Amino acid sequence: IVGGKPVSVADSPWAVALSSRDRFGGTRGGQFCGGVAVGPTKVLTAAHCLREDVLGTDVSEVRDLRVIAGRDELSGPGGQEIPVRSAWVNPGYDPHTNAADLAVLTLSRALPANSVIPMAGAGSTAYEPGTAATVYGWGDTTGYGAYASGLRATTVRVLPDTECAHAYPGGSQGAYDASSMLCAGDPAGGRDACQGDSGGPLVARGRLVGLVSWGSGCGSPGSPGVYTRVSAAIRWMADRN
Ligand code: 4AZ
Repeated sequence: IVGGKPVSVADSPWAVALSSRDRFGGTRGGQFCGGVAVGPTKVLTAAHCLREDVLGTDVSEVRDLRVIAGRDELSGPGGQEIPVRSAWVNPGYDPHTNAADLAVLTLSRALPANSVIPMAGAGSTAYEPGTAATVYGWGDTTGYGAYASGLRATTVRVLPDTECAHAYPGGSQGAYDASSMLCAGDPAGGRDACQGDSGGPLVARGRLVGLVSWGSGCGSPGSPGVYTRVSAAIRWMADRN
């Protein structure tokens, strides 16, 4: 998170970190992506977090994955490390374009009570351009590899699809697809998600609207963040267990 400030998981208990086995016990708890709890045993993350080159292991090896919940400082104690029972990658996910960049993780035991966030449905006003939205994560705070030890958040705005369509017309930067992606950022630059925040939540009006997915750099004016639009897959998610 670039341009943010520390926040407590006590106030955002649905913000979780993903840890993989080759990093278990390592610095920062082995964190490599973010996630968000939408049910007592259900966590959403970015599908690209489960790619072999990101995960360091095959996605079928879900025993190598854990969700860290209720812990602010990743190198510290507290909270829980919960093994993942199953991982479902959205069938629409395209690793070349990052379309439908979404996966569901089911947990081997339930999260503490009241640590889930509701998702904003397709018609929700939370998706309207101009709406203030907050993004959470333990990722890079600078764009140059300075990873946060504690959870941070920053405030951006939902932007019109045309902004991302203009910034990301295709080619080397990838193409923005409004049906499965959501555009959000700071028009002036400076506030954004960054590397290591992927899969983490974008929250507007108290509801989950997006997951950190991709973008060009972090916080550069004219290069908004691209998020997975969660409304596009609500029904699919409900049936993954
Ligand atoms: C990444 O590399 C990444 N500024 C995530 C989000 C953004 C850029 C890069 C958005 O995981």
